[in-house]
Amino acid sequence: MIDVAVSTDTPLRDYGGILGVVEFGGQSRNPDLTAGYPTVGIAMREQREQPVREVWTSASEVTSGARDGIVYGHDGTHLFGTFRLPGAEAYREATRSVYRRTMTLLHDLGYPHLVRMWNHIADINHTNAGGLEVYRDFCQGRAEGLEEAGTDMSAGLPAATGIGSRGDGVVVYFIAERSGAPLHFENPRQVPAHRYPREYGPRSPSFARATLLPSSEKLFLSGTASIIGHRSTHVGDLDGQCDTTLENIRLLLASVSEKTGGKVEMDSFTMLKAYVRHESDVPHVRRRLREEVGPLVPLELFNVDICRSELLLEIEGVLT
Ligand code: 3HB
Repeated sequence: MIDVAVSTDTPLRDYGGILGVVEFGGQSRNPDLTAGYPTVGIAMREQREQPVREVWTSASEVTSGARDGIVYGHDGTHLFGTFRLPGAEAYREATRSVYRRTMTLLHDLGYPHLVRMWNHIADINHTNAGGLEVYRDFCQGRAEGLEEAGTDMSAGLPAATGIGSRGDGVVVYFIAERSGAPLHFENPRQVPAHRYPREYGPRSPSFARATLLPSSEKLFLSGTASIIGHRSTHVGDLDGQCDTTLENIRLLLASVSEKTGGKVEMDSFTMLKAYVRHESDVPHVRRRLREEVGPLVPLELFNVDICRSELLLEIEGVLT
């Protein structure tokens, strides 16, 4: 059984078997195994702020290793993996290659089913030397790497996040699974991202809106923003974007509940993260989220850029 906790103060020795640790602090750091499990650092906070740790744990024995630039921990059912691409003029080729290597590694280790991916991309909205936005260049490499690995681009894509960071380069971490049980979902009022029209870049973003992992009764909600159809809505209007984003989440949860015969609701988040473009908007977004999910849900907010320059916030989470 896989689990996740986000904390600023729980000592790592208090966790059981650790599959992997992501430290959101002042600096991006290459993944390593020095602690005995994969640890990676992503620059998501200012240096003076306390880092927050996302810890992925397992009730079973964990084995860790590294290959082809990918560091991983696995327990026989789930695998946590992570890699970092150094800062570069363009990411397409390196992204294609590392996504391809990731899929080969997952195949070889016997965890061929991606469940959830987080892609933290520095300078995500900048234009690169080739005149392409960094995010679009990344999306091109990702789509090519997944395609080369034989991924079914309409039914086999996992939930994901593609978001800015304050460091340099690209840091990715992911969860994969052995049995093939994950179920992927789309949002009824959004065009699936892998079918976005060409105006958003040479290759569409490769992700599903949510993935259900029945074995751990977890629903992984992708980064969700103020998009209806394929268009951004309420440009320049923070409350309008909060409303649309929250409504997108409600509709997605209703659709998942209907399809699975279960009931996933707004107060069943066990981890909720929000990305906010402007620091001055952080308190307001925090208030809006607290009103929505109540006082008990663990909530972290990060002041970073978002994949479309007109989007002011994005929300993701894990629900049980
Ligand atoms: C992505 O490119 O993986 C992605 C981007 C988002 C939200 C979710 C996923 O802005």
